[in-house]
Amino acid sequence: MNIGITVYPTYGGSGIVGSELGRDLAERGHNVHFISSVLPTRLTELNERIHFHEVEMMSYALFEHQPYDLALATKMATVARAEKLDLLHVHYAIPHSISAILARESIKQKRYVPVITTLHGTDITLVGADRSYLPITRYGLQQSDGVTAVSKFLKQATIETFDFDDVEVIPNFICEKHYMRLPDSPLRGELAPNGERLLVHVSNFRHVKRPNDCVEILAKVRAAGTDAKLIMVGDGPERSAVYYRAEQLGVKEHTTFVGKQANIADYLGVADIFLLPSELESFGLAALEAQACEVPVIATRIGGIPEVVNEGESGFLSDVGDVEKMSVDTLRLLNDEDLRRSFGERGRELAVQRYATSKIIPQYIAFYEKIVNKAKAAAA
Ligand code: GMT
Repeated sequence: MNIGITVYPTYGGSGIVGSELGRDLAERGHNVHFISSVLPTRLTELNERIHFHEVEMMSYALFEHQPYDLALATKMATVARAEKLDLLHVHYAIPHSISAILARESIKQKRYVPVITTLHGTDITLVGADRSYLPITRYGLQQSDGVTAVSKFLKQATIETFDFDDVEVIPNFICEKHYMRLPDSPLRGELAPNGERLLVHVSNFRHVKRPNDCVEILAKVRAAGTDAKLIMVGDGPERSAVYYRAEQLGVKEHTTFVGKQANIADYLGVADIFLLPSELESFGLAALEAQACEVPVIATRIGGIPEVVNEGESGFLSDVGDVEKMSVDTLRLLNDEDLRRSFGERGRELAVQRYATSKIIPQYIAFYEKIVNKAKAAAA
């Protein structure tokens, strides 16, 4: 197939999922055309099956805000015709599904290109649910030829918020050869030179991730006498607040901010515990990546996390903000090596059994075929 993919290229889990999906589809022989403002960060190389089409913005004095959505729609339509796309697959509803629908409508006399929208989370739970975006998000869902969501939780949220239920759940996926334990990595010694235990958090440091809770947990763990360090991977608006809180709690020198990293697996592969204290998480891709690296997860019991993390088997879940329980659970795992190892092994087993690329990508391909065939039958 000739597949057009649009993602937010620099920020968030949806861009990672869309990019890795495209790369895998190309490995399976499909032609993938990424259409976005810049080359998605996870897409390090282009080849004869992976192409990139940059959305160019026209600058004009009258445009106080440049109309990206229209520029994207124009580019989608141009690429769809030139490359004979079989479908446009957009990740994150707003504005991508609207641009894709506009592109489809503008060229449908020449070629009907079905639009598939994959919902990732905040496009439904925060942005889409906001009054100012609710009607246009509902329109995007209704007008898409196919809609998928990354968890059962997110499908349910879509039904409740938009009264729209024609949603196929296709969960996020993991490359088990890339995400794995790294027992011989020198990074462990660099991060924990005195044999400290390593707590790792990975996110885009937005408020919804509650990164401050990570330093609260570290402070409690250290106060209980366990020599632990916290490695904060990623960057975003809350980073300086977290730094300040670490200073206040007296754990600044035990907290390392490593910023955005090209290869998260390097850090997860040497971690002892993964912390994900989010307020909301439709899936929790980072928790899946940690589990694949045999790292027990301490997370909140919200959204899609209970679908990904098996409580009492691969991690412990708590109410949002309950840093006391999260600290107790962290200590329990740090002080019991056998428990930690068995949680780690079970986490990897679950990650591979349920979410391996080899299991999930064929679900996307089957969905593409279903939607393309339906569109062809409707046109006949
Ligand atoms: O929160 C983020 O990292 C950004 C956001 C996105 O859409 O880019 O992430 C959402 O999609 C990820 C990939 O499907 C999910 O793993 C995250 O749980 C989800 N974030 C939220 O629901 C807050």
